[in-house]
Amino acid sequence: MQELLNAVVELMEDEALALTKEYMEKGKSANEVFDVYKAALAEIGARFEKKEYFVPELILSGELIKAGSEIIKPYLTTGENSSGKPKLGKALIATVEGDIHDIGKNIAGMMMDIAGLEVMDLGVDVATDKIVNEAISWQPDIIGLSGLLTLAYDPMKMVVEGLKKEGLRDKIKVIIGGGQTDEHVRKYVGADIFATDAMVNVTFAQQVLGGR
Ligand code: B12
Repeated sequence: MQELLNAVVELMEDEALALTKEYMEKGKSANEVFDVYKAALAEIGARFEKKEYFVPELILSGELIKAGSEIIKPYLTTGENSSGKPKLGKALIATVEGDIHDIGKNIAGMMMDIAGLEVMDLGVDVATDKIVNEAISWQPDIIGLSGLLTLAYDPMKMVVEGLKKEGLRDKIKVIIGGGQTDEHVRKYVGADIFATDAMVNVTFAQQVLGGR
């Protein structure tokens, strides 16, 4: 696994993807392989902060984790969600207006998919109105809003206000996610929970929707 960690951190895409494929085919745990990607991203983030990596490296890392996830995902799905059971519920996810970070959102969406939720991903830099309008027409049980910039908190708050205005707030759980979110931000936004880890979302969804 150390070899994979190094390949991802050093952004050697071909090598990293070949190793991922090899590990999955040899039956390594998909969760463990995915944890290596998360650890590598933490290191990439640290290098960015130390000014050893710059924006191009970050963009490459985003592409690399997307490609890696595509290899890992079928293995996670086969193990845990192949029973043809009805979906647990519906989750709408988006990175809010002004913010284009999507690595965390994509991981969160993938985890929800695996956990049995039907996921609609609206993408990045999504306008408040679009999120609220989709909530009206698609009627999700959960809305997951991702944002890594401090600037993302106001758009998140506006989505919650928009849901209130449409009389939907009581029907939909709102989760905010992103490495910088905390209880203080959750209160400010008016969300139900915050998640700095994609699994929080899954546990929460299972708690609120599992009993139906
Ligand atoms: C990669 C990265 C980028 C990439 C993004 C590529 C992509 N496709 O996403 C690029 C290069 C594009 C980028 C751009 C910018 N970035 Co940037 N970026 C990062 C970096 C290094 C890592 C983020 C990341 O992907 N982490 C890995 C993922 C897995 O972690 P995560 O997002 O936290 O997600 C996990 C949880 O939070 C949670 N989660 C996340 N979302 C959700 C959603 C739901 C529903 C749930 C349940 C859970 C959940 O689950 C995930 C998995 O466990 C961070 C620094 C850092 N260490 O976080 C800076 C950082 C976020 N960026 C920052 C900045 C300033 C920028 C730019 C403004 C830089 C610039 N001057 O242009 C632009 C912003 C452009 C914009 N309008 O959005 C700052 C933000 C500061 C702030 N407080 O506002 C940071 C903190 C770096 C820093 N210390 O300065 N960035």
